Amino acid sequence: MPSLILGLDSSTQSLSAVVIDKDERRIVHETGMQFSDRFPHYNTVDGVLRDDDPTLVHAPPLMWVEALDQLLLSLADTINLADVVAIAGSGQQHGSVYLKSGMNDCLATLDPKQALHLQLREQFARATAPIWMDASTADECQRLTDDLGGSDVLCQHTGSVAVERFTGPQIKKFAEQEPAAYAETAHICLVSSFICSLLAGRIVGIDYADATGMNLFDLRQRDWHAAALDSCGAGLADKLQSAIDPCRFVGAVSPYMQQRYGFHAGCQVLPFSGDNPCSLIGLGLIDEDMTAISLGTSDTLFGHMTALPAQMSPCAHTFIAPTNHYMLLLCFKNGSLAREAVRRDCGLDWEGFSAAVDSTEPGNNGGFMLPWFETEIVPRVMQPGVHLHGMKADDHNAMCRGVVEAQMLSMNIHAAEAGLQPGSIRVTGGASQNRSILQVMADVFQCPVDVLEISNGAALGAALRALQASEQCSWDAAVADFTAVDERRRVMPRTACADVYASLAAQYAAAERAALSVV
Ligand code: XUL
Repeated sequence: MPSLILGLDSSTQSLSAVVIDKDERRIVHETGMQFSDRFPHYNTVDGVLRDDDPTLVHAPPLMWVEALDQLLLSLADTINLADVVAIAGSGQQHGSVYLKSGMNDCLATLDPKQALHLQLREQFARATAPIWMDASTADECQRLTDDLGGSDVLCQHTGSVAVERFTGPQIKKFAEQEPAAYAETAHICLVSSFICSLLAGRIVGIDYADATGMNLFDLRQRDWHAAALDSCGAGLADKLQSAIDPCRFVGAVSPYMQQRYGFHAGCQVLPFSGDNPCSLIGLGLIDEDMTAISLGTSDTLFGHMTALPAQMSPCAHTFIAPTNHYMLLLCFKNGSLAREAVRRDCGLDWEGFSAAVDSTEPGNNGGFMLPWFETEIVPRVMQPGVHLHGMKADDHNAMCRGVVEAQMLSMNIHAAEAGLQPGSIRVTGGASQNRSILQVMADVFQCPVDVLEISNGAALGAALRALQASEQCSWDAAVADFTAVDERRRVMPRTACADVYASLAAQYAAAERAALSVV
């Protein structure tokens, strides 16, 4: 019996695939390709196109199409794609693709002997797609906020205050600055729904989860927010078409997919979703109090919630989760960049950094810092600056503990503000290998911390979503065998630290408020 499931992830830098066997409950194949290495003719660096204006960051959607063709051809060499019963995928969030009215006809009449990108190249109303790294829409964010009656109204309806990288402000900018190209645009997709459309052979809607990263979707109504659509572009409801349930298949793979790559006619396609919503599943976060922290270039904290908080926090993004419940995401820009800066300034390697953290007492003798080595997203800090309180920059041991404590305190304070009180934390990303950092995390949050060794969390999460939809099983049954943690490696909180960090958190929050009122 065919039992394979394919999960794809079209991320900023690469396209990857995870193939799982649903009967054996294991990963059978993983592969990927870097856009810039494999497709240099699109002139991207790390998958993106930059401009002299540093706020402008786009990517060529045709490159994603060519990558899909190449990846599926190479997968067909390794596994029997006729054994794939379901496909789902993930895409970098917020990026948008603008298509002409001929796209659906073109998808329906593709020639399987020819590569996908060669047949679709005339269908783009905009050659490049603004992506999540683009920050050029401050003005549009302000005007969208004003049109909706203030940032609180926008946040309570759509789950986020207006954010430069979110799709609504990006569409608004395009509609206003390039009206002719906007008029020629019949369909607007996100990266996720665009790749899904290629597989389904027709333009499919945006799923509820990724729709909540646009500043356009009403979380409670589960429908587009009419006033936000009106503010961002004429006729937008038609261009976006209805948003769709992330748990329901859109249909079978297209005839082109069957003939060119060998998929079976019965292979079902699930709506693709954003990379963070898919990672939520790939990390096994399906219960109320489960939280994950990804310690990467920036640190991201996200958690699953079965109900919406009464008040949406302005510093968090509230998304619909692929489980059709909710998820909270907080993004801290000063992640490993800040840890790295302190390590370098202290002239230490990572072993030395850990030894310095371990040689100091929890609470750093009352000293702490506000770790804004760069501008910060949470809290919003536009003027970088490291503020030291009761500690000195030449005390290397205190600085090493200080930067880690500051990051954990800030995450804990802002997660709590957003209604998230972790009962346990799953941690991934480069710095999750550092036990000293994990001990501070456990002590500050006062909960156990588990390391999850998963390299393709978003693609795996997509595959697990398709597994759940095809078996109609519980989420627990879908993820359990793929996301188990090794309890022997669990880092436990030291209860003796609870009071120290409760008092330090109060001081930290007060210092942060004071600093934000002057910067
Ligand atoms: C989340 C965000 C990024 C992108 C790229 O809001 O902008 O995490 O999803 O991965």
